Amino acid sequence: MAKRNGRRGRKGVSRREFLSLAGGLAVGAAVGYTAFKLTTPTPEAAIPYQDIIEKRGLTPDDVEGALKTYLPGGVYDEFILFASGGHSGQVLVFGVPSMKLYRVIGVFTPEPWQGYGYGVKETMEVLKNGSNGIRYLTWGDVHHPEISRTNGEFDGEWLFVNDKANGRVAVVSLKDFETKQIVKIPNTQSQHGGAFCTPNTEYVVVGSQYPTPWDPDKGYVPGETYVELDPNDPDTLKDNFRGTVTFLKFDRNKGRFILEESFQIELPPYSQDLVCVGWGPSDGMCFINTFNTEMAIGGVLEGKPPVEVGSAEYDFDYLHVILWKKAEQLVKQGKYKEMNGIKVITLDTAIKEGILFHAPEPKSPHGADIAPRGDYIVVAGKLEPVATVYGADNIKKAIENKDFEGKDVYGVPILRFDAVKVAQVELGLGPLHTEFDDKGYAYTSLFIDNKIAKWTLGPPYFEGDEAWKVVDKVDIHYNIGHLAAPESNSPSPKGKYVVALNKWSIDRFPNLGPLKPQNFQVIDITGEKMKVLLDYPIGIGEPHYAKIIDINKIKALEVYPMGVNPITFEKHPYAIQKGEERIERTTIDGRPATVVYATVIRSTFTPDIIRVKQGDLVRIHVTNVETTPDATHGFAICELNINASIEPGETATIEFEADKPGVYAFYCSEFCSPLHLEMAGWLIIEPA
Ligand code: K7E
Ligand code: CUA
Repeated sequence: MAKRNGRRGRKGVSRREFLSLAGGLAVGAAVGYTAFKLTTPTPEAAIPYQDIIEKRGLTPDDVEGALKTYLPGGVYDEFILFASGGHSGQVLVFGVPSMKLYRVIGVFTPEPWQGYGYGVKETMEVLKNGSNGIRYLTWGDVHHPEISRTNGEFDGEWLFVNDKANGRVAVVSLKDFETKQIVKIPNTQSQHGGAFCTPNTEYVVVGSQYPTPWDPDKGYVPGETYVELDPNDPDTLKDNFRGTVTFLKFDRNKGRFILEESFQIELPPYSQDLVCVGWGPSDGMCFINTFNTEMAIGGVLEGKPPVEVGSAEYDFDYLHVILWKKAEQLVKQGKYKEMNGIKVITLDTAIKEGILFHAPEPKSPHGADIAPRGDYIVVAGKLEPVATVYGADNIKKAIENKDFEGKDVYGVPILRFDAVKVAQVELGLGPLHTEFDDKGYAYTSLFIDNKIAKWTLGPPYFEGDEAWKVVDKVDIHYNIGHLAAPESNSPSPKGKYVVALNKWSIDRFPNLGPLKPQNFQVIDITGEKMKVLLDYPIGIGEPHYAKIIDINKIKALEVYPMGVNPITFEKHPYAIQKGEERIERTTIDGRPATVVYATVIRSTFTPDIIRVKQGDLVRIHVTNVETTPDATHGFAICELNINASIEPGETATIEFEADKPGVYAFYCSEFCSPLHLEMAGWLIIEPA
């Protein structure tokens, strides 16, 4: 177990007791339930373990799961898991193995506990600037979290997540676990294939999903681009739509994407799926699965087969192989077209300059994952019972030798399958995603079989007969999608656990209505047999994927530097110290306004009476002058849909229109002190 912090309760088990307990457990587990005995460790302790176990009807497996995942207060988890919140638009932060939920991070959806999007100007601007120009967006569909990297390794500084529904990406700082920026990706409608970082986070790579309506001169502009789509004429999809992959330049010091230094590559209008970016032998390459290379449009009412049928016609789809470092050079040479604020390498240029290739892959694949040494790319085709493994060196050689088996309809060269494929491993039904441990094993989720398959990678991980073999399978509860292993998809996976992200939880938990939670299961992978230790239902979103990082890499702040604006991490221009509080009547952009400079400290708002005039623009700059960790204060104004959460050291600006006269109480919404209820004041809006 990781480091210990804080005081243990007096009922805690001593190390000696714990060891004797675990010893009794191992014996019990080996000989089955009837002989299952836990020795009472010391006479003084006299804890009736056996009684508890029998009364609760626990099996040896249950007890093992409990002992391996239970985490007393003050003891820290070994790993932190960032799970996407799916269409909740948020990110969920758990400990592993305990599965304690530590944070919910508001990202694409306003989140009042954090004062995210409820009257706090700084956070509302993050949401507004990250909208798409035609709507103020208040939700996103988060699928794939990614952690910033140094030399390919997760460094614990920044978190990136995609929004599938609106083609966006967000930046979260792991200094305070709050969202700093949302970017709408130009020329892209939906976006599933990311986020994934290049080895030193030079770029965050994201790929479109469903084909985007496309004007060859103007790209795609939401609310503007109109093209023909006709199920009777398949060419309308082929000609009028495109996919994209975008390399978003990331400024690590500022924590911001820079669109002007980013670039994009136009892709065929297949449905692009997951992106991964290589290191080691695959450095400079990026891989993207596709499905529906048939370019089926659907048209059920028009008598056409639905997309799910039309897109299953071919036996193979294409894994895009993109030479991104070469693409970066093309941009430097000016071989791009500027469209909607981003440099676009057109499909024709990509083909002509040799930065885009296809490798055939079994139809309708889902995951594309890179083995720890960067040498193998594993693709699972959910309709085929195999994982297909490509060799990075094989791909490079095939590109060099122009070892092609043809071209797609756009002229993109197709690498010869047998030249780039190094293995196909038969795993079971519905393989989706693959993760890796530190010992050369791969773990693939089997959606239809409801299992995880553990298998060996080939040389140099395993040699000869031992290579490419399934060695174990474990039953998971139901319909596993992604799975996550600590620091998998990086050069140094940490092993120990795999977390299964199960889609359905039917029958597993009490019936609390038709909308069932998804279910996480923590699986111990340290032994020869994988073992399910713990179930954890997720009642606040649908996690699609998760990234797990060593907790020691997280270096979060305890309190903010005094007077900081957390969005920029710079000194807030309107931060004040105690004693400087004041109310100023002024004009902003030529209109009447009231500006308040306020402080909060247990248990006082200063000022506590704020008088403004109807019609004013009101800005209240609040500084939490506390330096004590956890001394957060809220600033909620009744009836006005306003709630701020102001952490120690933070300065935030509450902004609203004083459009209706009235007298409104404001109060601290965070229980902060014995006189928390008394921490209140009045907002008086005098009638005009
Ligand atoms: Cu649900 Cu990666 Cu979007 Cu797979 S994703 S299961
Ligand atoms: Cu401050 Cu409650």
